Amino acid sequence: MARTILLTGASGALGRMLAPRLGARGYDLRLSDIVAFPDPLPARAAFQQADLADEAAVRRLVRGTDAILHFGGISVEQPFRRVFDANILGLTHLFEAAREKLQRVVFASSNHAIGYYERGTRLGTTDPMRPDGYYGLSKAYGELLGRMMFDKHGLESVHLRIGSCLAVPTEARHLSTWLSYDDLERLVVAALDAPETGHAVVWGVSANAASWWAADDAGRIGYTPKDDASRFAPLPETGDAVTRRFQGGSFAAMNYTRDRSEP
Ligand code: NAI
Ligand code: 15L
Repeated sequence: MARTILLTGASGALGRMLAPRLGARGYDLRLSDIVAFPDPLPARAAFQQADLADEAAVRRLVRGTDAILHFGGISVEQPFRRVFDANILGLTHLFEAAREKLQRVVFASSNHAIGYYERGTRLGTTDPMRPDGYYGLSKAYGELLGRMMFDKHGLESVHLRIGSCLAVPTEARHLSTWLSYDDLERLVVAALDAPETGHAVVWGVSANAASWWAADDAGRIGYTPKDDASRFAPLPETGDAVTRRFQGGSFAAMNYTRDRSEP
């Protein structure tokens, strides 16, 4: 079992939720973010501030760890330059640093790598990616970077294609995309503790009755989700026609300039 874990994005919504849970499970934690950790430090944790775009700082973060949970970076659609620095450059620095001692990387990828599939389309993780913006494109890059790093260097990585990780689902789309906090914890622990993963891609989603997603590497890493958003149904539809049409929801509708009547 991996022991000293680097958690990037520790000061963000999911990082703050995961850190105390992982500390309680007995991992030693090196928490990092570009901004200070806003809560009291959990058991077994130390904090190191760093910008992912700073290559030397990322090398220092990775040194001496056993595995990496990479949750840091831009988490919504933003202008390309911002996405590039934190996500493309930052991710590359992280994988390059991990390549030295081959620490497994568990990467918080996103459903926005496939956001331009229509809702209801059943997808596996080997279906072609259809990013719904520069943010989704940066996640697609991360998954492919992991593929290359395993094929070329034997560096293992598990890519969690997360849907909507929230305390509770709040809108109709979440009936398909919801990942409960407990299931995210299960997923992360499975990804860290699996004896071997190679390059794996797993939907970061609960066992939702209305899920669009299957055929992934969950079995290979031993992830079994337990929650189901359907117990919160019905939930309201939100947004315009483009939002309601695509799996990526409002991200797909952002800056959309195609004729809306086109198929
Ligand atoms: P968040 O935005 O709350 O947290 C991201 C953290 O990354 C922030 O604390 C931010 O300060 C830090 N960060 C941004 N730029 C940085 C840089 N240059 N250097 C170092 N740190 C930097 O996002 P959240 O919701 O906690 O998500 C965590 C990860 O999971 C993100 O990578 C996101 O893309 C991914 N994800 C989250 C989903 C969700 O439902 N919350 C769904 C799909 C993916
Ligand atoms: C994401 O990738 C975002 O980080 C998060 O804020 C949510 O919007 C989520 O996807 C989603 O699609 O619901």
